[in-house]
Amino acid sequence: MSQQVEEKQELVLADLADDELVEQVFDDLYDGLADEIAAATRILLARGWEAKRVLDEALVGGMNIVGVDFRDGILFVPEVLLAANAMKAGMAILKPILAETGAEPIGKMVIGTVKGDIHDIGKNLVGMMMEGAGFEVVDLGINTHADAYIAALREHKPEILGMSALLTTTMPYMKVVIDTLKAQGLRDDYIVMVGGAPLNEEFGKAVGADAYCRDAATAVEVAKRLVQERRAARA
Ligand code: B1M
Repeated sequence: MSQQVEEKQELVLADLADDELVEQVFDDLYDGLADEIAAATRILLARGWEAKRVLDEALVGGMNIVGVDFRDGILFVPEVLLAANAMKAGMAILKPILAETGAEPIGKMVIGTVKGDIHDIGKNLVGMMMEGAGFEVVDLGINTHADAYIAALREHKPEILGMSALLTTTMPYMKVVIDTLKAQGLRDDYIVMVGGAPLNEEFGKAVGADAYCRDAATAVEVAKRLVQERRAARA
């Protein structure tokens, strides 16, 4: 986008009162407008909003609406990927400020698509929605071997391990990872969440996961709840 167009657009957004601008962020996130989200993020910061407030009230608020409509079949994958991309544009501006001010992420997740599987759209969506909800996400990518998951868990010390599989031939590998965690005495150190189109609740239980998540919005809800429960139990 040219400087001129950006200035014109920021000028219009800048004319809005705070509450109107937040409503506009909700609409622009919904429509996947990354440049507008970046512009609105900058405006709110320039008005003295704390980065955490911009994140919670504007960006996460907007992504919650997207998440609900995705879950309810009103929005579909392309729209959600665009929304997530727009969210990322705002997050990119906030991230360094949040790091400076030391705002704690609400939790951390290591996620990857399992060995033998290269599908990553759903996993990426989960990662983006989790980031949108305030989690720190370490994405191991596709075709992830048990050893790579475990090395990442040891390095990043997250609360959550997330695994994705889209093939009936690769989903059993989740059990291999969980069994490897058990064998190394690490299973109880992590919340294990699994997802992917061919999985279901029963499969999640059978492989020994803590939760099966049918979609990205569910993953966020479940992650928040399980992290809270775990912290409460350990307090
Ligand atoms: Co493939 N593919 N594919 N594919 N592909 C499927 C999965 C398939 C169902 C298509 C079909 O035949 N109808 C079929 C699997 C059949 C089966 O196993 N029963 C299949 C096949 C067979 C294959 C190949 C073997 C084809 C071939 O080469 N002969 C091959 C496999 C390669 C491999 O992995 N080794 C293959 C390849 C590919 C592409 C590369 C072309 C491409 C992937 C591109 C990419 O991911 N970058 C692709 C695609 C796009 C699909 C379909 C069409 C769409 C998958 C998708 O992205 N869905 C798919 C058919 C379908 O599902 N309709 C298909 C959208 C995505 C948002 O949903 O991933 O389910 P999903 O994620 C959701 C939830 O499941 C959940 O949240 C997400 C968001 O709401 N979730 C999690 C997912 N992971 C989670 C992790 C969590 C929590 C929730 O952790 C906490």
